[in-house]
Amino acid sequence: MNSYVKQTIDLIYDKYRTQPEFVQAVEEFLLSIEPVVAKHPEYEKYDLLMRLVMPERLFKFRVVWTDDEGKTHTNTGYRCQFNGAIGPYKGGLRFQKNVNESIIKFLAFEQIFKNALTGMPIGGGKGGSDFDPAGKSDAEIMRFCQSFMSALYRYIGPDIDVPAGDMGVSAREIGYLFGQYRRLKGNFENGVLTGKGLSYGGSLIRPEATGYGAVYYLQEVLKHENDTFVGKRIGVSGYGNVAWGIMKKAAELGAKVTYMSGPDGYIHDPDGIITKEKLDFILQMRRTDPVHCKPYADKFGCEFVEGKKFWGVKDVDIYMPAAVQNDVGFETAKKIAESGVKYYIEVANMPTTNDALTYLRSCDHMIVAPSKAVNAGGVGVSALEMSQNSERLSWTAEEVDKHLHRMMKNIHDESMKVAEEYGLGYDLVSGANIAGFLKVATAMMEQGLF
Ligand code: 2IT
Repeated sequence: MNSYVKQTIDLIYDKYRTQPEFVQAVEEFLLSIEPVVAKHPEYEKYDLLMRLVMPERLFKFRVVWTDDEGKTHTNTGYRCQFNGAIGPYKGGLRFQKNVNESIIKFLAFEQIFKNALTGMPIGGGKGGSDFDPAGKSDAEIMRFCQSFMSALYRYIGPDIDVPAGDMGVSAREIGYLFGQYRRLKGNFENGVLTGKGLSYGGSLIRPEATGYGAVYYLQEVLKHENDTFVGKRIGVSGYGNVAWGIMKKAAELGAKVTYMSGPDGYIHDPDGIITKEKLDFILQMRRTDPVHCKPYADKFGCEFVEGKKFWGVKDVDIYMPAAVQNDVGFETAKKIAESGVKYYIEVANMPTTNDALTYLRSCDHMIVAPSKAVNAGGVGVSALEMSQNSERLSWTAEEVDKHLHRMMKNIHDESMKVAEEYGLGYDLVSGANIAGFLKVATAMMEQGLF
């Protein structure tokens, strides 16, 4: 291994012992870009890798809010402005009980290269809170968002840092966050947030963009393999916003999602989640109860397996983990490989542990695509929302979709091309890491030391 890469990994292990998710993301990335570092001795002279793995800054703040009974609660808020070399920091906010500094940093780190891959001028950031949205009333959500934004507003802006949604943050939360930002700043800078409602500058297709983009990317993978969507059965973990977009777009293109899962277990629908009635039902089910997918089985008379995941089933052609980080560990990866499935397309951020990912990539019969490329359509359309806001106009759904489609094809093709240049063959994981890295590294080298 290149000594500078090894030395940086050792340093990370030592310095960030208490941040396992962050160390995991960094190690996976550095091992991928090793052939590039080996070719560029100047990186070591200018300590590029250490500068790359240390955030430019990270805010950690208190968020105090009052529940409907009048009781006060205190949560921790975060915003990590990781790398701004190619544009304003950009990335979502995650509201989830388990959020901590390690999770925010891993997400922000992945975001840097994902954002670079979109070809749009956006740097990498991420934020959130350990606030648990489950069971909160609308008024409680509003008060929490207002308090969160009161702490954050002075550090963000359309040319500084542009947050968006992630788990636990969708258009409703973005609305409350924007309202508070506008109230505090006394101006209408709607480019400060993306994923907004259409009534105040949101973009058409943004809610669907991550799922649609994942399917467009997959389409390029299938093309490369002289394969098509026709009749393909897809297993998607999760049934949130992203999984829903996958179901809808896959159905449009002739494939079908036959497995989905939630925190309560998994659903097997051999006919596929393809009709409008089924897709609409999922939307409604999620709104009324975001932690159970069983009602789908009750409604449409299909199999529900409680408390289990479907990994390892043989009657799918494509696996798409689209739920949480580290969903697929080593034992699960073995089951997936043994099922004989060819395509493993990551969708959620870092859904695979490093040992599992290494194992899947080593299986000759499999093609593995990395989340930071596959899910980049979400933030890609966020960047298009920023463009529309700065132009003070809005594009049609067709225009946004056309840009998204082209973006996803470019990400696939560029990853493929750069991997080939480095003699790695059709290696979409290394290709995405290297392509993203080269854009950011070039900008950092050109901007001098800081
Ligand atoms: O993980 C992600 O890329 C997102 N949550 C979307 C971020 C964004 O700025 O749209």
